[in-house]
Amino acid sequence: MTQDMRAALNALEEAGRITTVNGEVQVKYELPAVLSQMADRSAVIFRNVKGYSMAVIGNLVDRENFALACGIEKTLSASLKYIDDATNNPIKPTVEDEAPCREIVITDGIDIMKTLPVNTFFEKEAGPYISAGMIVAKDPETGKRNVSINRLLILDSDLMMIGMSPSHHLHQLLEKALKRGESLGVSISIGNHPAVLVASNAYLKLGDDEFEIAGGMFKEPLKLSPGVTVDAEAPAGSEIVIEAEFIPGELHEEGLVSEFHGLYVDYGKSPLLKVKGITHRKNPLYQTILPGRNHEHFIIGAMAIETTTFEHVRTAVPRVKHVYVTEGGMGRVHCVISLSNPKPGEGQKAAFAAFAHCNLIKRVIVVDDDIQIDDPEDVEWAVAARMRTERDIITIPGVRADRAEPLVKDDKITKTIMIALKESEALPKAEIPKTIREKVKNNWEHYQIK
Ligand SMILES: Cc1cc2nc3c(=O)[nH]c(=O)nc-3n(C[C@H](O)[C@H](O)[C@H](O)COP(=O)(O)O)c2cc1C
Ligand SMILES: [Mn+2]
Repeated sequence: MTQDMRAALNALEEAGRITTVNGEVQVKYELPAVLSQMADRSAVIFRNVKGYSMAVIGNLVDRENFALACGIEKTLSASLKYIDDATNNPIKPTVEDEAPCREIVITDGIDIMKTLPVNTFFEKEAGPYISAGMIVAKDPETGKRNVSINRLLILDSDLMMIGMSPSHHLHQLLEKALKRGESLGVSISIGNHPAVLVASNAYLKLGDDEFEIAGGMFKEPLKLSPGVTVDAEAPAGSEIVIEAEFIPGELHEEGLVSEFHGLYVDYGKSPLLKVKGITHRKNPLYQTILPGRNHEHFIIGAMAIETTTFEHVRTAVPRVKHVYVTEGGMGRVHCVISLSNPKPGEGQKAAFAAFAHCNLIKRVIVVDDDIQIDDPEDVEWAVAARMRTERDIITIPGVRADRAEPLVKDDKITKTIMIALKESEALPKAEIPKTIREKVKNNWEHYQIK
């Protein structure tokens, strides 16, 4: 298979982007602590997890790992184009009965913690969380599939709490099921290809299937396997699939939980899931994602958000070149947009389009296309050299905010636009002649630099 985590790991291995941890680690706090202190962003394989035979994979997704796994260039332009093309050319998944993810099927004597090396991450959280679980559910009215990543708190051998924002589709599907007096089955797959993980976070309309975007990236249908005990498919190449059903009307008080801003929040009560089966591949690999303020958590969301934001901005301002969601802004709330030769006022239009598309975005910096927007220093240079504070900072108070926004007050937040575009009478850039710069670049060996 080329659509699974193993194919991605092979590509990373070839590129020297895998770090192996052979020393024993505990699943509670220790494994996350090792992962959080890695020197680089190579994927990590923990081979010796105390009490478990399964190896654990961490740091699977960063921008470079994504490019290697998908066979594209390691540039923002390349990944933006790759995901954007997929969004514009979605491919429907196919369902096949023979699937690696069902090689082993457990329906009796289910015990999540005995089977899976689930991590406990942060000191004040209530317990172990599955953090890389990709949830598939079907709309009880239309039968249309929805995919998202949600945290799952393990409460008992076959009982979990699922955290989900009321604004997300999964929440809406559950409400529909409850209104009809039905339960809702879900598949939770763990250990997926980076393209599938990014697709799962795409900002689509209710009813649009995120797996079609994964198919668009693979240029072929994503292969799915039907559920054994529930009516919800999972990617056939997933390492592990948990099948579960919502327990209608039952909620659990979660306590403190980390959000992407790295702070604890208290979201109150959330729904419960009863596990009906666990299936997995032979010799499965368990995937974990460091939640909270950690790069993998940011990047999966950021790559998904910036692509659909790009499309929306392009509708408003066809001269948009790139959109980038920054890591300093937690992969969610700060966005940089570059425009090619914008007309006066188009910077504001671009920012409004970004705000309208993604409620989490609260600050947009608009720059010209000579700025490399994924380079924070270059963006800061544009702010320092081109933005007139008294004219170019625009604040929009009182906008209804996402509940995950760290500064939300009375459900509202102030949005900020910073226009860092050059003026027509701007001082010219001091540059070495372009012909000479390019000649030097193309003849780099000539200089015998050691
Ligand atoms: C690692 C990771 C963990 C996430 N955890 C949650 C979560 O616990 N609750 C939630 O509502 N969204 C979570 N998200 C965000 C959703 O998966 C994402 O917004 C998704 O696009 C929602 O899709 P939907 O509207 O189709 O349901 C997480 C994202 C990532 C990358
Ligand atoms: Mn959705």
